[in-house]
Amino acid sequence: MNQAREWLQQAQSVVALTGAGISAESGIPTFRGPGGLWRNFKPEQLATPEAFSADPDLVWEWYEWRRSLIAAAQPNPGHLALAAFERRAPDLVLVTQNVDGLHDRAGSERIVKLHGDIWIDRCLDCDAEQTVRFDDARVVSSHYCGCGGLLRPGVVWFGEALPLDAWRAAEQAVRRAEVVLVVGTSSVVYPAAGLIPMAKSAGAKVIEVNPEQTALSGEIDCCLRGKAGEILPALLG
Ligand code: BJW
Repeated sequence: MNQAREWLQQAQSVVALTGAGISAESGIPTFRGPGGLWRNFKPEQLATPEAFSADPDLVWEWYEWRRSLIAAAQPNPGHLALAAFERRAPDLVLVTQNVDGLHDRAGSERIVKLHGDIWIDRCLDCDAEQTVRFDDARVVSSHYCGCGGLLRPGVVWFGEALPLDAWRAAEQAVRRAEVVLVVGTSSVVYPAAGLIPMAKSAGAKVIEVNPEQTALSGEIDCCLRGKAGEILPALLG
């Protein structure tokens, strides 16, 4: 912990790469951990364009369930510690795979969202986007656009490209970062997980905060085993 604190204190540029684990202590289930199944479906069976075209009602039901969980959740000390660190260290870029918006609600501002935003609906026909207010989540909105087209959640599913501007911003931030803090991700989903070897080859120190070993723990300079909501306040405070 002391070594990692020192790296962070001395760094001019830091990237935090977050995944579902940072929201676990807010009560949002991770994808691959306990509670990752919904009605016996794995996320890989639902988070695909094929699943949506086969049964849009089923996929929408999953997203509405998740929206209602997120709407009732609050940012936890892990989200808050990153937001406070950003206020003190303006050269922090927060790259998140999460779509839940809890980093925004914690007060982080420089957020790069790799996998989109669960609070946005996008029309399959005219591409128009609309934001769903999280306090309206219980009001089951229509899943049709004004143009008559079917709406889908504004997130990135398996087999879909990440938003190009977000991916470029993440790559650029990682290439110039002196320290990359990887929090609450299993590091199995690409291209996001590829940011870790990219950081290593650009010379950054990489710190992992996770109660479990992950797919890329072998590439990490410092593994802090524990919950983000406990470790981040101690590490960044
Ligand atoms: C805690 C904790 C606590 C618990 N504190 N920690 C290279 C190799 C192999 C495959 C591929 C590859 N490149 C691409 C692929 C294919 C695919 C992929 O990666 N597949 C692998 C799974 C095999 N990738 C894609 O398809 C991507 N697209 C793509 O590559 O496009 C190419 C293309 C180019 C041009 C044109 C067209 C296409 C897209 C990936 C999209 C991922 N989408 C999802 C759903 C988002 C929407 C939604 O939320 O519904 O993103 S899937 C899901 O996984 C979600 C997450 O962001 C993502 C990562 O999961 P994450 O965050 O790591 O969560 P978990 O659950 O896995 O891990 C939680 C961790 O937290 C665990 O480690 C716990 O221990 C820990 N933890 N409590 C700290 N308190």
